[in-house]
Amino acid sequence: MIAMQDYAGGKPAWCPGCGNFGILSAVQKALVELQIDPHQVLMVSGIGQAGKLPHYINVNVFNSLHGRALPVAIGAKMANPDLKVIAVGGDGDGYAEGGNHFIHTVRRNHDITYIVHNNQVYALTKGQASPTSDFGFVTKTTPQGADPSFNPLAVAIALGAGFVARGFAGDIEHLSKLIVRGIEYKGFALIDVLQPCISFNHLNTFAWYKQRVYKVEENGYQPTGKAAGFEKAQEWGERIPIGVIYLEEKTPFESRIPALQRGPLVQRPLDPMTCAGLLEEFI
Ligand SMILES: Cc1ncc(C[n+]2csc(CCOP(=O)(O)OP(=O)(O)O)c2C)c(N)n1
Repeated sequence: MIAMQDYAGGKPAWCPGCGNFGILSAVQKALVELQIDPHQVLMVSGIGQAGKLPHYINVNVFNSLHGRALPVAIGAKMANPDLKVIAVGGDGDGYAEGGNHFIHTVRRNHDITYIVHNNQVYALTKGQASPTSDFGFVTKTTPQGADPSFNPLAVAIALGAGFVARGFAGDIEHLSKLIVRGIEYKGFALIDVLQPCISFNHLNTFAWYKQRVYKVEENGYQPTGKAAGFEKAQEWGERIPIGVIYLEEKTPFESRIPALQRGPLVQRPLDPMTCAGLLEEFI
């Protein structure tokens, strides 16, 4: 029986009151609910405050370069599909530095759960604008106000993602359920999480979100239509939807590649002579 303490990790160095704490609890709760053994989980992150989450949970961890969580996660999942591979990071890490990887991971539908701590700011480097900062948001790098923002949900739907969801760090129960569904989903699951940054974003605060967020499932919304999902993804302002925004069953990358059908790469014998032969062919 897996319990919360099995997933307890090191003491977080985040600011007291940071939205990242809620996301950490939601991830731990989801893994306990799924009764997954910690050794079966790999969490991959890049650089940033969000990227530190795997340091604070008892799982296998790969801390990569800024924006490079997804390619590492892809490699690990292809080598060992038995692992539950969860990538985490900030909105800067995932949508700016890692934007190109985001596009192609969605497009190919790798079987990875991707949790983005969307605080709409670069927190680790102390408050520059990120791609998801609200239009007009004033920061040190955008004294005249930030550019129009990147919409991760709409972009993911447009790229053909099969599981597109948004959670809120202030509603741990709801977020952990979304994470459970994302991990169970066969293919790429994006969970963009509204994460208040109490130090560098004084606009999108816990109170600001609490006034605006509503659960799509409570309004009878069905996440199965692409046009409806796309429309829901555009809703931002007085009302902000959370929940599963778009859902479709799709064949994951790992099931489409013949080389991966002969069993996990990690269990196959590696013959160094094969590599030597290959090298000779190319020299
Ligand atoms: C290639 C590269 N560019 C820039 C940096 C500097 N840098 C480190 S963290 C960071 C911003 C992180 O912001 P975000 O991903 O939104 O995460 P947060 O800290 O807000 O959780 C930047 C720009 C870096 N380490 N590597």
